[in-house]
Amino acid sequence: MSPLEITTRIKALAAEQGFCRTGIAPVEPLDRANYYKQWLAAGRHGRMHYLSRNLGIRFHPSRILEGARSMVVVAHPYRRQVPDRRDSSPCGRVAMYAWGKDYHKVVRRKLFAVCDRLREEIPHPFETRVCVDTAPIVERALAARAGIGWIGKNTMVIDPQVGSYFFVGVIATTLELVADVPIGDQCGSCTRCLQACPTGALLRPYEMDASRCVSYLTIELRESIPQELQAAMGDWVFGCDMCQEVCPYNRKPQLQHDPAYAIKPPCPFPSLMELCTWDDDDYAKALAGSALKRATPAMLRRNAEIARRNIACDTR
Ligand code: B12
Ligand code: SF4
Ligand code: SF4
Repeated sequence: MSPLEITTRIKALAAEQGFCRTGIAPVEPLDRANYYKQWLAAGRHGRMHYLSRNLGIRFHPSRILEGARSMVVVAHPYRRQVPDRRDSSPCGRVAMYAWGKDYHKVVRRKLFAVCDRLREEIPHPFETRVCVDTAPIVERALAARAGIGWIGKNTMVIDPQVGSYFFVGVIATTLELVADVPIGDQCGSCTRCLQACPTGALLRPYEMDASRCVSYLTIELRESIPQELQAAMGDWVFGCDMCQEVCPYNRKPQLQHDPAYAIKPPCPFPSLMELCTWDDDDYAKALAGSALKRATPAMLRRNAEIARRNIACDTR
């Protein structure tokens, strides 16, 4: 099979697994390594120290897998209809990406299935490495290079047809494939995301101070949340979607979503009373298999307490 035939086949196999877009990036070093280093030096990563590790690999896709010649980048859509709030008791809000099963497992499983099918069809030996979040690569930069979408002013990769509610997954491979062409920025003069960000985490177009992002505060930060940011968190208890909700590219009709992302209660609007009073065993039972388990019970209780105070202030 020629590189073009293999590329076409990989894209077809990925589509069968439910990926809405597949692009190929070459293994050349990615741009903006200096930007990333300055971002770290300014402390924008907060306590996410893992982002400053393996800098020699992050912008060099070829170092992810010995002999790598191509990077297959996929987009897995998760957008769904926002259901009505279940009752009038005070509820928190969970970001859409966490309503169903943990995407790391879902996307990895699908990428392994693509690799297995390829091995059945391609007679000569080749290597693959599947990466979803865990490998030290800047997935958004890679997705942009693979033509999946452009990096918007809210720092999300945006596909002009699908919007930004999708996960990114990567297969590094020793196969030679035909690279795609990046697509241009289509944000234009819009600044809705910057205006909508409740904590001012979007400092300027394309630049985030992650240490102010509600997603970081609720999911990554294990210590107490800075007092001055608490009121701006509103009712978010796990992640935040404000800068995506307002994006005009996310207004297109709903996509078919994977059953794995079917809503698992207590998402998307968990009772704050329950979150505040559950003990660790209650959490373990209620959140089995849920993406919410990425935060500890103590973090969820902390987030729920803040949301409860914020809602009480709103209704006063
Ligand atoms: C750390 C992290 C976070 C941090 C920091 C986010 C951030 N913007 O950096 C926090 C916890 C805040 C976070 C939040 C979210 N995250 Co997150 N996160 C990551 C992770 C693990 C690393 C990102 C990273 O390296 N950040 C450092 C900054 C400097 O790099 P970057 O923004 O990714 O990319 C910059 C450079 O590449 C550079 N650049 C490179 N080339 C080019 C070209 C141009 C033209 C421009 C302008 C810039 C540019 O600019 C980019 C933008 O600043 C990635 C997975 C991965 N391994 O990459 C997921 C990832 C980025 N997150 C993801 C998701 C889904 C989310 C949330 C939506 C979850 C939620 N609802 O709460 C939010 C979105 C918030 C937002 N507006 O970004 C998805 C994004 C998918 C997409 N469509 O873009 C990823 C790719 C995970 C995945 N595998 O799907 N996340
Ligand atoms: S996820 Fe929320 S807090 Fe983070 S940048 Fe977007 S709007 Fe701001
Ligand atoms: S809201 Fe507007 S500026 Fe922000 S990412 Fe979407 S199109 Fe770009």
